[in-house]
Amino acid sequence: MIQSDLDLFGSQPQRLASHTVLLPGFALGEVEALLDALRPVLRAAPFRHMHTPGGLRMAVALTNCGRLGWVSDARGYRYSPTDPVSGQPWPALPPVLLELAGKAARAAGFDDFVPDACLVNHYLPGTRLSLHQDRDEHDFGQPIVSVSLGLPAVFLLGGQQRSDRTQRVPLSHGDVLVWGGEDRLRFHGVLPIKPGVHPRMGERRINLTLRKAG
Ligand code: MD3
Ligand code: FE
Repeated sequence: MIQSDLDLFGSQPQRLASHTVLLPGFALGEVEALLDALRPVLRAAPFRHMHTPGGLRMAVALTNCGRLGWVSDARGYRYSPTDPVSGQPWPALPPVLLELAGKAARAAGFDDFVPDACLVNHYLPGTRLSLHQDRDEHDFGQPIVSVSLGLPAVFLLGGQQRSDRTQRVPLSHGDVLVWGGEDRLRFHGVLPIKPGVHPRMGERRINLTLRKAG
Protein backbone atom coordinates (compact mmCIF):
# COMPACT_ATOMS: atom_id res chain seq x y z
CA MET A 1 0.00 0.00 0.00
CA ILE A 2 1.27 3.46 -0.82
CA GLN A 3 1.81 5.87 2.03
CA SER A 4 -0.78 8.56 2.54
CA ASP A 5 0.57 12.01 1.68
CA LEU A 6 -0.61 12.98 5.18
CA ASP A 7 2.52 11.10 6.30
CA LEU A 8 4.57 13.94 4.83
CA PHE A 9 3.54 15.70 8.01
CA GLY A 10 4.35 12.84 10.32
CA SER A 11 3.13 9.42 11.31
CA GLN A 12 1.14 8.37 14.34
CA PRO A 13 2.08 9.34 17.89
CA GLN A 14 4.39 6.83 19.55
CA ARG A 15 4.15 6.23 23.28
CA LEU A 16 7.73 5.67 24.50
CA ALA A 17 6.79 5.35 28.17
CA SER A 18 3.62 5.80 30.21
CA HIS A 19 3.74 9.62 30.02
CA THR A 20 6.23 10.17 27.17
CA VAL A 21 4.87 10.66 23.65
CA LEU A 22 6.78 11.19 20.41
CA LEU A 23 4.82 13.13 17.78
CA PRO A 24 6.75 12.46 14.55
CA GLY A 25 6.79 15.46 12.23
CA PHE A 26 4.31 17.40 14.39
CA ALA A 27 6.14 20.71 13.79
CA LEU A 28 6.93 20.19 10.08
CA GLY A 29 4.15 22.47 8.83
CA GLU A 30 5.40 25.28 11.08
CA VAL A 31 9.16 25.11 10.60
CA GLU A 32 9.39 28.31 8.56
CA ALA A 33 7.21 30.22 11.03
CA LEU A 34 9.33 28.89 13.91
CA LEU A 35 12.57 29.90 12.20
CA ASP A 36 11.16 33.36 11.43
CA ALA A 37 10.24 33.72 15.11
CA LEU A 38 13.64 32.47 16.28
CA ARG A 39 15.68 34.91 14.18
CA PRO A 40 14.99 38.00 16.34
CA VAL A 41 15.37 35.91 19.51
CA LEU A 42 18.87 34.85 18.45
CA ARG A 43 19.75 38.39 17.45
CA ALA A 44 18.84 39.70 20.94
CA ALA A 45 20.19 36.68 22.84
CA PRO A 46 22.84 34.83 20.79
CA PHE A 47 23.84 31.24 21.54
CA ARG A 48 26.57 31.01 24.18
CA HIS A 49 28.43 28.23 26.00
CA MET A 50 27.66 28.22 29.68
CA HIS A 51 29.78 26.58 32.36
CA THR A 52 28.74 23.96 34.85
CA PRO A 53 28.95 24.83 38.55
CA GLY A 54 32.14 22.71 38.50
CA GLY A 55 33.68 25.00 35.85
CA LEU A 56 33.34 22.77 32.78
CA ARG A 57 32.33 24.43 29.51
CA MET A 58 29.14 22.86 28.17
CA ALA A 59 29.39 21.36 24.68
CA VAL A 60 25.87 22.48 23.80
CA ALA A 61 25.49 26.23 23.13
CA LEU A 62 22.22 27.66 24.39
CA THR A 63 19.96 30.62 24.78
CA ASN A 64 16.41 31.24 26.02
CA CYS A 65 13.21 33.08 25.37
CA GLY A 66 10.24 33.60 27.63
CA ARG A 67 9.78 35.17 31.05
CA LEU A 68 12.44 32.86 32.51
CA GLY A 69 15.62 31.39 31.06
CA TRP A 70 17.81 28.54 32.26
CA VAL A 71 21.35 29.57 33.22
CA SER A 72 24.37 27.79 34.64
CA ASP A 73 27.45 29.29 36.24
CA ALA A 74 29.71 28.90 39.27
CA ARG A 75 26.70 29.65 41.51
CA GLY A 76 24.71 26.72 40.13
CA TYR A 77 21.81 25.98 37.77
CA ARG A 78 18.67 28.12 37.93
CA TYR A 79 16.05 30.03 35.99
CA SER A 80 16.65 33.76 35.68
CA PRO A 81 14.41 36.56 34.31
CA THR A 82 17.46 38.25 32.75
CA ASP A 83 20.11 37.25 30.23
CA PRO A 84 23.45 37.40 32.07
CA VAL A 85 25.22 38.42 28.83
CA SER A 86 23.04 41.46 27.99
CA GLY A 87 21.67 42.16 31.45
CA GLN A 88 18.26 42.48 29.75
CA PRO A 89 15.11 40.37 30.10
CA TRP A 90 15.11 37.35 27.77
CA PRO A 91 13.25 37.90 24.47
CA ALA A 92 9.53 37.16 24.71
CA LEU A 93 8.22 33.68 23.89
CA PRO A 94 7.02 33.89 20.27
CA PRO A 95 3.25 33.18 19.98
CA VAL A 96 3.86 30.50 17.33
CA LEU A 97 5.97 28.56 19.86
CA LEU A 98 3.48 29.02 22.67
CA GLU A 99 0.68 27.73 20.43
CA LEU A 100 2.68 24.79 19.09
CA ALA A 101 3.59 23.75 22.63
CA GLY A 102 -0.03 23.89 23.75
CA LYS A 103 -1.22 21.85 20.75
CA ALA A 104 1.52 19.24 21.19
CA ALA A 105 0.88 18.90 24.91
CA ARG A 106 -2.85 18.43 24.24
CA ALA A 107 -2.13 15.81 21.56
CA ALA A 108 -0.08 13.95 24.17
CA GLY A 109 -2.82 14.17 26.80
CA PHE A 110 -1.67 17.19 28.82
CA ASP A 111 -4.31 19.93 28.80
CA ASP A 112 -3.74 23.60 29.65
CA PHE A 113 0.05 23.67 29.24
CA VAL A 114 1.21 27.30 29.31
CA PRO A 115 5.02 27.46 29.19
CA ASP A 116 6.91 30.49 30.51
CA ALA A 117 10.40 29.41 29.38
CA CYS A 118 11.95 28.08 26.19
CA LEU A 119 15.49 26.74 26.34
CA VAL A 120 17.08 26.70 22.88
CA ASN A 121 19.96 24.25 22.47
CA HIS A 122 22.43 24.33 19.58
CA TYR A 123 24.40 21.22 18.57
CA LEU A 124 27.17 20.91 15.99
CA PRO A 125 28.26 17.50 14.67
CA GLY A 126 30.03 15.72 17.54
CA THR A 127 28.16 17.63 20.26
CA ARG A 128 26.47 15.50 22.90
CA LEU A 129 24.43 16.09 26.05
CA SER A 130 25.25 13.79 28.90
CA LEU A 131 22.65 11.98 30.97
CA HIS A 132 20.81 14.33 33.34
CA GLN A 133 17.44 15.12 34.92
CA ASP A 134 15.50 18.36 34.37
CA ARG A 135 14.80 19.40 37.94
CA ASP A 136 15.28 23.16 38.08
CA GLU A 137 11.61 23.87 37.38
CA HIS A 138 9.16 24.77 40.13
CA ASP A 139 6.34 22.32 39.38
CA PHE A 140 7.20 18.80 38.20
CA GLY A 141 3.47 18.31 37.59
CA GLN A 142 3.89 20.32 34.37
CA PRO A 143 5.10 18.52 31.22
CA ILE A 144 7.96 19.56 28.93
CA VAL A 145 7.58 19.83 25.16
CA SER A 146 10.64 19.52 22.92
CA VAL A 147 10.91 20.40 19.22
CA SER A 148 13.81 19.04 17.13
CA LEU A 149 15.13 20.92 14.10
CA GLY A 150 17.97 20.15 11.72
CA LEU A 151 20.36 17.21 11.90
CA PRO A 152 18.93 14.02 13.37
CA ALA A 153 19.84 12.93 16.88
CA VAL A 154 19.58 9.84 19.02
CA PHE A 155 18.27 10.64 22.43
CA LEU A 156 18.67 8.41 25.40
CA LEU A 157 15.61 7.84 27.52
CA GLY A 158 16.63 6.48 30.89
CA GLY A 159 14.80 5.78 34.09
CA GLN A 160 14.46 7.35 37.53
CA GLN A 161 18.01 6.33 38.49
CA ARG A 162 21.12 7.28 36.57
CA SER A 163 22.11 3.58 36.46
CA ASP A 164 18.81 2.45 34.86
CA ARG A 165 19.03 1.07 31.33
CA THR A 166 18.39 3.60 28.54
CA GLN A 167 16.40 3.26 25.32
CA ARG A 168 17.70 4.98 22.20
CA VAL A 169 15.15 7.06 20.31
CA PRO A 170 15.90 8.65 16.93
CA LEU A 171 14.69 12.26 16.65
CA SER A 172 14.31 13.97 13.27
CA HIS A 173 13.68 17.48 11.98
CA GLY A 174 10.15 18.48 12.92
CA ASP A 175 9.61 15.83 15.60
CA VAL A 176 8.01 16.89 18.87
CA LEU A 177 8.43 14.99 22.11
CA VAL A 178 6.24 15.51 25.16
CA TRP A 179 6.88 14.07 28.58
CA GLY A 180 5.35 14.59 31.98
CA GLY A 181 3.69 12.78 34.84
CA GLU A 182 5.77 9.98 36.24
CA ASP A 183 8.28 10.34 33.36
CA ARG A 184 9.04 13.97 34.15
CA LEU A 185 12.19 13.19 36.15
CA ARG A 186 13.59 10.44 33.96
CA PHE A 187 17.29 10.71 33.17
CA HIS A 188 17.90 11.58 29.51
CA GLY A 189 20.63 12.73 27.16
CA VAL A 190 21.68 13.04 23.53
CA LEU A 191 24.36 10.95 21.77
CA PRO A 192 27.03 12.80 19.75
CA ILE A 193 25.42 14.27 16.61
CA LYS A 194 26.66 12.50 13.47
CA PRO A 195 28.35 14.64 10.82
CA GLY A 196 25.95 15.74 8.12
CA VAL A 197 24.26 18.63 6.40
CA HIS A 198 20.55 19.14 6.82
CA PRO A 199 18.93 20.55 3.64
CA ARG A 200 17.18 23.37 5.53
CA MET A 201 19.31 23.82 8.66
CA GLY A 202 22.83 23.02 7.48
CA GLU A 203 25.41 21.49 9.84
CA ARG A 204 23.47 21.89 13.05
CA ARG A 205 20.72 20.65 15.28
CA ILE A 206 18.53 23.02 17.27
CA ASN A 207 16.28 21.76 20.04
CA LEU A 208 13.62 23.89 21.68
CA THR A 209 12.33 22.78 25.08
CA LEU A 210 9.23 24.54 26.35
CA ARG A 211 8.73 24.48 30.07
CA LYS A 212 6.70 25.96 32.86
CA ALA A 213 9.66 26.95 34.99
CA GLY A 214 8.16 29.43 37.45
C1 MD3 B 1 13.18 14.43 29.44
N1 MD3 B 1 17.48 18.66 25.78
O1 MD3 B 1 17.52 20.87 27.34
S1 MD3 B 1 14.97 17.09 24.87
C2 MD3 B 1 17.47 19.78 27.92
O2 MD3 B 1 17.56 17.41 22.58
C3 MD3 B 1 17.49 18.53 27.11
O3 MD3 B 1 18.41 19.20 23.43
C4 MD3 B 1 17.65 17.54 24.91
O4 MD3 B 1 17.52 17.49 27.67
C5 MD3 B 1 17.87 18.09 23.54
O5 MD3 B 1 17.34 19.65 29.14
C6 MD3 B 1 16.60 16.52 25.00
C7 MD3 B 1 14.21 15.56 24.68
C8 MD3 B 1 13.99 14.66 25.84
C9 MD3 B 1 13.88 13.37 25.54
C10 MD3 B 1 13.53 12.44 26.50
C11 MD3 B 1 13.27 12.78 27.78
C12 MD3 B 1 13.78 15.01 27.14
C13 MD3 B 1 13.41 14.07 28.13
C14 MD3 B 1 12.87 11.84 28.76
C15 MD3 B 1 12.61 12.20 30.02
C16 MD3 B 1 12.76 13.49 30.38
FE1 FE C 1 17.01 17.79 29.76
